[in-house]
Amino acid sequence: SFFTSLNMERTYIMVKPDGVERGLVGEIIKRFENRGYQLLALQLLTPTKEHLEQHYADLKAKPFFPGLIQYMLSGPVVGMVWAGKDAVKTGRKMLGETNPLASAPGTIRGDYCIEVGRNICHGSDSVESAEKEIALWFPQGVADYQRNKSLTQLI
Ligand code: RTP
Repeated sequence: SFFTSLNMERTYIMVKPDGVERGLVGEIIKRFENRGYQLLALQLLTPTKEHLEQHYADLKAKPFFPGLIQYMLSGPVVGMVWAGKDAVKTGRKMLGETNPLASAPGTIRGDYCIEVGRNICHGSDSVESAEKEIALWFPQGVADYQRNKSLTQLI
């Protein structure tokens, strides 16, 4: 595809309800901007239960699934698409480990939280799931950055 031919990747990063409530949206955006990733799409929305169940479909059998859905329904989230080299893996590194206590200081979770059930952010775990999640959360599609000069200059 066009993206992979340029060694470009897209990832879906979401600030969860606790991150929004705590005013950490700007901090999270700042880190991705500072690192050199490009923001392609951004939305504040209160997701439906059905939408979240689709997003977390792989976790349906987990004992924490109902609590996870309840947590994610507790307020609005901020969903974003970020693009750039190795965006999926590097994005996950920037977020830290799923369990904040295992996250290194300097990562988002390592700097801002201590509870796995309140870990403030989500990041796609593979290129494949990133594309699925982008299609799920942005069904209207995201900007065609093939035409975006500033990005092609970065490459
Ligand atoms: P995310 O999808 O939110 O980025 O998280 P992840 O890949 O790092 O972790 P995953 O295993 O997919 O779990 C998704 C979210 O479920 C919550 N969780 N709670 N109580 C628990 O033991 C537990 N385990 C996971 C977390 O909010 C986690 O981010």
